[in-house]
Amino acid sequence: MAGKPSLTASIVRPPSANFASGLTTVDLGSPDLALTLKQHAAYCEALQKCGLKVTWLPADPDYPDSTFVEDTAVLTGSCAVITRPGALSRRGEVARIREVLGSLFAKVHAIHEPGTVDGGDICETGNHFIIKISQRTNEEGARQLAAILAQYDYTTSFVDVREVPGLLHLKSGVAYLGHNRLVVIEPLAAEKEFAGYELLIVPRGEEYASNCVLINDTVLVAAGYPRFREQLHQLGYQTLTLEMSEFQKMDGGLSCLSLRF
Ligand code: CIR
Repeated sequence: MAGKPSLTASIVRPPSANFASGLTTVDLGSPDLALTLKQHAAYCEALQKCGLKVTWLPADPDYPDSTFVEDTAVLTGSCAVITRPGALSRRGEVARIREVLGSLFAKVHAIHEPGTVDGGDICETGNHFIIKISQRTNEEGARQLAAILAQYDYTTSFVDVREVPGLLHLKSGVAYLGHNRLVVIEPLAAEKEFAGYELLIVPRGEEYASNCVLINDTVLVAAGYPRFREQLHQLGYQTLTLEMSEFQKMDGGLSCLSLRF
């Protein structure tokens, strides 16, 4: 089933040896490094299977959360926007990303102080971008991003769902699957900004699976969520299932582990 226009490339950064000292809000135990690296390698293989060229940046122990590269940039068909991560401990992650994207994108913009934006709070739905105001993405950052995107005729809408518990980023509970179809966790289903989409509501107890990623004809889904995967199959999507246990312990999901363009 065809979705968005085809993606061809991705950027990843393997976890560093001190990955376990990154930020987390969940109490699922400490990640096992060997298993984390194995899961990351399988993830990169999956990107390649979906037709993406993978660029590996070196692991960076100065930033234990830097494997979650999605938060450092917002990529569009017309430009790249370097974010300014909301967590102080992650702010320096963007320097290396800026260098790399500078050679790949003709137009590179940036979010400036006092704005903050985490890429995980941005969900692209074709020519529209949903931006979540969160603990990480403030209103000023959201406004700056919207103004940059408007220069390229992209539209934006803001959602503030800070009252929904356990939702670090927008994409911790929302994913776009093409065809105007939005995956959402149940507490977000009544959100008015989502009213124009066909909603695919994730079964209760499988909320983590909402962080899935459409890459060309395939949806990457986290292992262990069979009812959600079945919903995708019923709709005609083919899926690739990946073990994510170690990243989940650090609040990370499938989308966070790469920048795709
Ligand atoms: C953090 O708290 O920033 C990381 N431990 C997890 C970031 C996950 N990124 C994402 O959802 N886009």
